[in-house]
Amino acid sequence: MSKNESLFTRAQKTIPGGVNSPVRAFRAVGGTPRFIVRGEGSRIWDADGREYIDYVGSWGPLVLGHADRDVVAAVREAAGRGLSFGAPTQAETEIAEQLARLVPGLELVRLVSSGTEATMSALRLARGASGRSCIVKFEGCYHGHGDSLLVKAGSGALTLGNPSSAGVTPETAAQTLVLDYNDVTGLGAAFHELGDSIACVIVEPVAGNMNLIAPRPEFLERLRELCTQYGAVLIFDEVMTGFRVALRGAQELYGVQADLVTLGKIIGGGMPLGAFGGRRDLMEKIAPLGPVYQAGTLSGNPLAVAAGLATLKKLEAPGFYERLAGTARTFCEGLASAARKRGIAFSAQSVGGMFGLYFRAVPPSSYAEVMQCDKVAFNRFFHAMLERGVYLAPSAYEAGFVSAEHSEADIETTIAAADAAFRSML
Ligand code: KE4
Repeated sequence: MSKNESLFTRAQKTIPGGVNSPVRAFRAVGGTPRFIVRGEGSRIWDADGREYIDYVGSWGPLVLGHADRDVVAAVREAAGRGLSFGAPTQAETEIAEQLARLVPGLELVRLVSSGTEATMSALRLARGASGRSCIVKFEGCYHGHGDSLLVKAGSGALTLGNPSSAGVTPETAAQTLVLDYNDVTGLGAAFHELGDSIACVIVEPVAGNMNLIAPRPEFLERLRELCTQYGAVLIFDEVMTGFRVALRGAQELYGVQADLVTLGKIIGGGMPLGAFGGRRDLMEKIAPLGPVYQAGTLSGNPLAVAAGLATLKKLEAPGFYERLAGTARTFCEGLASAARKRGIAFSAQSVGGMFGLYFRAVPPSSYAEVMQCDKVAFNRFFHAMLERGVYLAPSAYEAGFVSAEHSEADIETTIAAADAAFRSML
């Protein structure tokens, strides 16, 4: 038995499914999850000493790669002064100022400890501010595990073949309207029907939890128009796209400004940090200023903030996002070319530093088209790549990520591994 297998057997005795987040259990792709012991740059090592080029990057946070020297040093330095105080610190103000400077429309921002907390809080704020109950999300989009959002969620639930979670009451689910991503006609009809009862729309401006689905240009624009027309709060869930698709996120990339933005992943540099913020008139309704309650013992934790500040500082380096997007593009073009050579129905696309791989001739632009992708082929490809030292997301319904540390040599090695993997699938 390998060390990974013995660790997994042991973990399952005390942790549900042996993991602390479902997608890590490899249930979608089969086999034994790799227990990671170390990461450095673009690489991770598992308990059996196997080395991998990592394209998960802890599901997005590690845009600088693993164990970035400056981020680790910042955490070490902060830790020496105490791990948590439950009191305000100057560093929290500093990161709030950085986020407000870099994220369009972020007039006030509250720090929390995860993306789930950020979206949960943003929903409550939108409902509290509007006095309305109905929220709108999109099939295949995932916004964390808040009850109102686990209604046909994308990540995890979709992978687990469970379109909505047990334990979410019918009454709660009934207040969530689930529309089709990129369906502008459906959007108009829903607002025409229910517009005055819609508290908010929450959307992944680039969907990354049903694999990567890019927004049609008119989709986000129409969403903005309708929310303005009907007085609904537009929430861009940029937990994944924030500082991933561009320095100023999807709002900059697509030229659409939301009313509230949720953040996570990269802003903590790998440490537990989330945030929600936006229009001052909305955020001033958050306690202790206003009637919408929200709180957290470790919100704005000094070590997470230190990691976040050290990360954000490096993202403004000249050409950072051009290089990141170039790496992802070269990766996608190389894999697509290798598949074409073997006559395999495969496509790939990237937006900034995130990418989607599809066993389908053309990248999908809707949830229904994602469902047409060959999941069995993906699972075979996943394991063929894992055997060749390339660690992809263990699910056909997840986006992948590159980092500033993925070198040209890494990409060449990956493309060669993909060529061999495709060949092994014939
Ligand atoms: P967290 O609570 O996991 O920090 O964030 C939830 C969340 C919110 N919004 C978006 C757009 C997200 O992608 C996420 C979390 N993403 C998944 C990956 N698909 C996290 C991985 C996991 O669940 O283990």
